[in-house]
Amino acid sequence: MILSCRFFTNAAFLYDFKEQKMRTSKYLLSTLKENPVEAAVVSHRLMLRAGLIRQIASGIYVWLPTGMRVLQKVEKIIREELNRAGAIELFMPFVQPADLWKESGRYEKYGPELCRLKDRKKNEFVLGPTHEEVITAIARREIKSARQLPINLYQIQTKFRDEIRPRFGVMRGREFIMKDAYSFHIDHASLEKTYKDMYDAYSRIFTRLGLDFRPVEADNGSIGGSSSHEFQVLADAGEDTIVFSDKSDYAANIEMAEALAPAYDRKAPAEAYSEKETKGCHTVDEAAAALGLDAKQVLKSLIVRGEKKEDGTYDLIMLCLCGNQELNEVKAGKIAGILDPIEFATESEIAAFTGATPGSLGPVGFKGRIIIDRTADKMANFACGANHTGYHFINVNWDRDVPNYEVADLRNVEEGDPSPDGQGTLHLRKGIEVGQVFMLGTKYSESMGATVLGEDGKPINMQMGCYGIGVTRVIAAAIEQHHDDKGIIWPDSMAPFQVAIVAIKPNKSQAVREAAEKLYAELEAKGVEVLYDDRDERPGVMFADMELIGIPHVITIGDRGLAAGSVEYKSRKTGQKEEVSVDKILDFVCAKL
Ligand code: 9G3
Repeated sequence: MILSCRFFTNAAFLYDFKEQKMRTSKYLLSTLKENPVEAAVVSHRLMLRAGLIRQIASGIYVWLPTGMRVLQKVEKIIREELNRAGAIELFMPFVQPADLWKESGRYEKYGPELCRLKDRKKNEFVLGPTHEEVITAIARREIKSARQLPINLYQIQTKFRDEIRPRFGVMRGREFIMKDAYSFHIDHASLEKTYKDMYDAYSRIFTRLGLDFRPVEADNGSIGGSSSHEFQVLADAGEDTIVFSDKSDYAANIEMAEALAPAYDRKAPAEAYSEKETKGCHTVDEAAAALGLDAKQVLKSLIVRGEKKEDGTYDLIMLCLCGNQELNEVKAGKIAGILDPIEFATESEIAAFTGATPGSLGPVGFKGRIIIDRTADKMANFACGANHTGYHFINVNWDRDVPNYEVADLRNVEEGDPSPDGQGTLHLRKGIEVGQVFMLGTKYSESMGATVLGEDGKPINMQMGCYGIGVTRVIAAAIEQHHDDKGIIWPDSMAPFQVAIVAIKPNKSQAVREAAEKLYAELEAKGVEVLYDDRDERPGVMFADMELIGIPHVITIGDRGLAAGSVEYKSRKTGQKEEVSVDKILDFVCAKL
């Protein structure tokens, strides 16, 4: 069995404040001079160069001592705010019995991303990607009376999700640390209260961590329940696209953001449609070029699979968008009758059903269900595939040429679209999802029989909420937002050390050595987290390392300065440097903490 030692490390840290100081000659600094070629984003590059992490396998990392200190600071802030919100910490197993996942029905639902294994007796287990099943199995045993509700239980635990393409270092790893909380309630109103408490606690956590974040409405996926919000850190390296209004607090993941129907009316049909040869055109842009039209005047027609019917077969459904707009697969998957998550029909299925190749598809004469986007619905006299390979129709019009179709919100919103709340226009930004709060409803309490007795003595399935924070991902996100060309610039609340002392050639100058040791001892006596760089290295190398690691306050002690009775202070954030007299530096730097 894989025993996770997270718990013991944390417990040790919580009572180990005395070890605040460190001497580089007795530490594992592990900084790198060169940029690692495999790092594609700045946080991955800097986490490797600053000696925070080392990859041990694809998507699996060791947290080196400097990284561990940052992890523990993040966890400390999370614990403080979760405890303040009334959540209670527990600790669940990383390795989970597959039976619980069979009970919840998720064992078959998830593909290879759910890592399955067998023990020596051939019993089936999974490496925990999340813990709804485990916590519900505990709740159904330990919570029997409504008087025990509401209750909110959390852990900080290693997760494993076998991502097909782990990348960007710990930002999208396979093994990562998550704070995951689960709340149980007698009714929806109680769930809403805890949801709001956790939403507020998350805002406090990310504010204390010094992150520029936005809570956004999110797709609650296949999870039941009614709502979900993601906490997104704004960063160009983010994989999510979030949209927000410039005139209101509307904000949503692009998967969820509603694309309103254009205000203008559809133009009247001009002449009858006719066929044009567009040999070799496979995309909207190629067809538009061949026809001398703008992509906006060409319809984009895609074919997806319908839900499986009793006889195991499924229909093919055509989705139509304005040629220069993109299908939102999450919205499409939510339309009744369409397989969710959506699957595009294969070329052979398309050929069998329409006789044409994907580049020549269109709604005219299509014998299946046709669903068109709200903006496509306003198109007139447009071009579309003729369902005849190498040919398109021009001057096509809805109703006249395509009598049966449905209109739905199928597309991604775009920069400048009107905000769905009617206030202002939408702007798009990339975001890194660092937290998510969900209303689960009774999805797990029903499937796993977690009930309490109500006043009337009848069993009630508990309402549940769940709340996650990507602890390791938060650190990468912080670096994406706080760095310069020299390295990391930690928010003070996350810095691995508060103060660095750089002694210039201590082996050659007793004055330097004595002054450095004295300041080191005084800072440590005040409980300051100090890294004393006593390596016999060239000053340039020492400075570069301290800036790379991003220690907020750096004090340099050298012969020249001491001769004038002073040391040099430098702020990592502002770059501000100043000479401070030796007898004032202690108070000077403590005043900045
Ligand atoms: C799996 C695998 C990957 C998964 C899940 C299950 C994501 C899965 C959603 C959640 C919802 C919340 C509690 C903390 C906050 C997020 N990826 N999700 O359920 F089997 Cl392989 O994890 N869980």
